[in-house]
Amino acid sequence: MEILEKSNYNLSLSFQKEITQLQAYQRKIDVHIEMLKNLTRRVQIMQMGRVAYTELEFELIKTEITQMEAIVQELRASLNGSNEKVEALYAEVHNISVTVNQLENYDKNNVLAVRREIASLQRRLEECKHNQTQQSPFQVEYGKFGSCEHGGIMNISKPLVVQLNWRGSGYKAGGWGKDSFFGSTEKGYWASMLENNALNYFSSVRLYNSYDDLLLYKNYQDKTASDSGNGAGMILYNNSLYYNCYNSRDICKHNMVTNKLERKTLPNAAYNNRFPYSFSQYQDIDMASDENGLWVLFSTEEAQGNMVIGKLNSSTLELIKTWTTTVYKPSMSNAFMACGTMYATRVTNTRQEEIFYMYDTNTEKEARISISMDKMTDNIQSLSYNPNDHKLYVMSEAYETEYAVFFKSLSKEKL
Ligand SMILES: [Ca+2]
Repeated sequence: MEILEKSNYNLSLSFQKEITQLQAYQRKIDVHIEMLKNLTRRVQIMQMGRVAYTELEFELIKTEITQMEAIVQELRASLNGSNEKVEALYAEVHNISVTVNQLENYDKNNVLAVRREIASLQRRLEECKHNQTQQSPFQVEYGKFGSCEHGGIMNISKPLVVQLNWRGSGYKAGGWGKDSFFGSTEKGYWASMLENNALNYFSSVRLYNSYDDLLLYKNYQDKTASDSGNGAGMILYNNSLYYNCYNSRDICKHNMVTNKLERKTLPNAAYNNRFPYSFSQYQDIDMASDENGLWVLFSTEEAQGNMVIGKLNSSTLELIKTWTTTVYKPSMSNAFMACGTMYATRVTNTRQEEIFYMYDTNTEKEARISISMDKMTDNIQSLSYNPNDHKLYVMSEAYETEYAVFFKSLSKEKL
């Protein structure tokens, strides 16, 4: 009896052990079925060619398949081929392994070869970029903004579309940016849109407290001047909006703090759409600022429509000095000042502008140049430089867009 009991006990122990082991196998199988499902999904995506995959991903999948094959073999051996789930698993792993091998063979001649080519091109591009950086454009350290110890503009970055103006895509023309008085620590942004009609006038400017507020269209103040303005040549300079007063050759100065408006006639300036830019109606008088102060870009009958650069006294609005260029203002799409040099753009095509001309008021020399600027829309309606961050602020058919300006180093210029 005792022997029987003991034998029974041992049998029960052994049975228990078998059960536990079977349960463990079951868990293992369930886990591996899940792994297989995941693997199948990935291989299917590869087959459909929906995502980019690399040699490394192939290798990883192949390694996983090999591991699974080994585990499934092991399971099969332990269960003597008596478990349906394991058999199904074994068949699927085998299928997936065949598929991946086929994919790889197909791929060796096609996709991966193209990918290697692309990788090599990318490497070469990176090398080019690296070399270009080593040729050192004017390296601007923080706090070095304001220095004009450079050889003029070298190139312009790709455009960054910051946002659609708050009034929407129906309002295409206007100006925007940051206070462009050199040394301004103002963190806010401004934007002013022309009314959506043929008159091209505006009467207010929206001020945002910060970049985030601009992006979220919140925390703003609208400032309305007693006199409205013409064209999108306005800029915010030392807390005042400077612009061409409506239907006149006057320059208006609207103080954002006191709301006071001052105006002064710009002698002989053409106005009322006489010499606007090529695609910016009524922008006869375009305000600009740079490291050297406040400027006005305009034309006169005497200059026969050619661009005239005027240096302005920002307090009294008096014209200090003018320089007459040899380029017809309506042939330009816009213009801006940087370090006392005027740069003018023209349309190359619907996706590119070219800075094609410069006039240096320091040396009174002009030059034809060619610096291309990509754009997102057919035309641009305003373009201003800010000396505090070396950026160009552009209104590109309702979209507020910015570009970084890179200057040539002086040493490179001398070489
Ligand atoms: Ca401009």
